[in-house]
Amino acid sequence: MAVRGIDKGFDTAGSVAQRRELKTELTRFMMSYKFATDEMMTKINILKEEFSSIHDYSPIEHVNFRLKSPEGILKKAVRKGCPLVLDDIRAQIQDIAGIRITCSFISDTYRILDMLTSQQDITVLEVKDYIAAPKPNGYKSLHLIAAIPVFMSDRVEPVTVEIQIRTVAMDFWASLEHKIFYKYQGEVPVDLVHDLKQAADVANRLDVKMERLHDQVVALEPDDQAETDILSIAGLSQYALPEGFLSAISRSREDDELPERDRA
Ligand code: 0O2
Repeated sequence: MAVRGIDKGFDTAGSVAQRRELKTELTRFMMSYKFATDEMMTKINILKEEFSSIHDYSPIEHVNFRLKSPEGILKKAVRKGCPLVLDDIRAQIQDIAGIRITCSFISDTYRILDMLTSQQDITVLEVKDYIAAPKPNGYKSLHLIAAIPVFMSDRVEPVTVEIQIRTVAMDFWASLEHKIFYKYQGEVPVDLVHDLKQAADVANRLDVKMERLHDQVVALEPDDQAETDILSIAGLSQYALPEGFLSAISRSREDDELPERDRA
């Protein structure tokens, strides 16, 4: 399944038939990443909806995804000295499919990481914890490199996805730093590097403070919030709970707990 010679370019890629074959291989290659992203996004959206419906709160603020363009893949492969062979690219470039999950609080980032890594069909290849150990420039984020099986018509392929999980403040900082880094083409002036590091420290203090405030607010919330007879599920209309449904389930549970001879 290795496509050799994709570095030669179409001018020298041989006959029209060969060129068509290469294009089909590349299309399949890119599609596998798209499908892997779709599957991961479904998992993440399920977690998000489940939390919103059950807990009235979601640890996920928003989710974005992107596929690296063939040009971006080629550039990264050349930069890393990776052979221009699809199997090698698959093995060595782990962020062709990228998902970014933005959370409100630091504890939420770890919670999401735990929820994803404990799913049986996700194979964890690597976790980089730049929150516990930030990069020297101040960059913070959790990076999960994971493989997910993609079921296609004739095969199942494990496909790697990079998931970056961070707080809103970390994301704000990283977006600006990314822009500055590209603007200066990696040669960021020293005073700007210093200011960015300071801004990262401020963002971190904000994260810590906001989480503390949130914990205080949660502690103040009464447990006995008024219960309604309505089932709310995001994306669906509200369901009324029929009179007696809860009590019937509750009675049958109590029954199940009784020794067999005492059951109704
Ligand atoms: P882009 O344009 O976002 O795709 P790798 O090269 O991925 O094999 P590396 O660099 O050790 O190995 O991986 P790392 O550190 O996990 O970084 C992967 C991605 O994290 C980067 O992808 C960035 O998106 C992000 N990232 C890492 N460090 C920084 C940083 O200091 N600042 C910002 N803003 N983002 C960072 P790419 O491919 O480098 O870039």
